[in-house]
Amino acid sequence: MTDPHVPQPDLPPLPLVFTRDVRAALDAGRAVVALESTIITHGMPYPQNLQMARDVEAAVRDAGAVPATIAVIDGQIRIGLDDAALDDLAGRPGDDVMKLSRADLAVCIATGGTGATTVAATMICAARAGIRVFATGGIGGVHRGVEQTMDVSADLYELAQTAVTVVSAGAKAILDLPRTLELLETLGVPVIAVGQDDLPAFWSRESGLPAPLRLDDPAQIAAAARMRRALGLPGGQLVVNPIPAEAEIPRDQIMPLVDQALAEAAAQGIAAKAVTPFLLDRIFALTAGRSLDANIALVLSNARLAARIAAAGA
Ligand code: PSU
Ligand code: MN
Repeated sequence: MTDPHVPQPDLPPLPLVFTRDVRAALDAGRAVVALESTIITHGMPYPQNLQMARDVEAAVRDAGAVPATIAVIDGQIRIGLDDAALDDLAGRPGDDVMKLSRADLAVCIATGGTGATTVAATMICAARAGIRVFATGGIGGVHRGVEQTMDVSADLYELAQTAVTVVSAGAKAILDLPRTLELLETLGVPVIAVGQDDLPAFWSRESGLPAPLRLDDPAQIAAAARMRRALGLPGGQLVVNPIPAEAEIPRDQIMPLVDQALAEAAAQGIAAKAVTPFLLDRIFALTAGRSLDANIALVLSNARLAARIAAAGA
């Protein structure tokens, strides 16, 4: 397979750098699953983040696909990270590595910078690399208090315009879930629950809101992605896969802690890109680490499902 990005004579070539196994898998038309790097640098503490990154790659391999963790390193878009690169990224404190979304990606690359890719930026890089399936933990969404802050994650708008199937465990209860669903509908993004009718809410299997769509078979999810392309519709699909039951933190337990973390964020004036990492870190402390165990379990589960969707030819 050739790179879908067509070089243009008056523009710089895209500095896409593939690991050998990812390049070989793409060339042979084998299943590849993209993985993000912001969850490593800004979503989890060291060293659990490094172990998680390795375990997720292994889960993708065990399920029969090739993992491609994506990040920008010294101005190169790395599609697949070797051990040294993963070690280096995981070991750096969040502040030292940019958190890259659609808005910052080109600046970081053009200036030779290093940054971890969010869901939005990972989708862009995956699409340019010819990868159509991506596994993550939770996506960004409409934040509570959006009336005051206008804080809506770029992840939602990316899903509307970049043709990648994103496998998540839903959106975190730190967000305004009804408004997140409304905006996804407006933007034309299919939100597809797997194995249940209820929208999963990241740490909890249920949100109390019905998911707009449900498909239980990975082959159906892959077929829907192909039909979107056949229809000429831009944009991707959001698959919402409930956290495994044994790892779940039920809603009545997590919600008071979420409310407390949100109150602390407001009191400390946390804003913009810092909001999501701050809340994750506080909830980690307030649950004595249980939120991290849940987060790792759901990412592993999403990686396995993503591998099956990729193998079915999304
Ligand atoms: N959800 C998680 N862990 C994370 C993130 C989301 O469970 O680390 C990251 C993802 O990279 C997502 C980003 O794209 O947070 C959203 O950030 P923001 O809300 O600033 O758009
Ligand atoms: Mn935001």
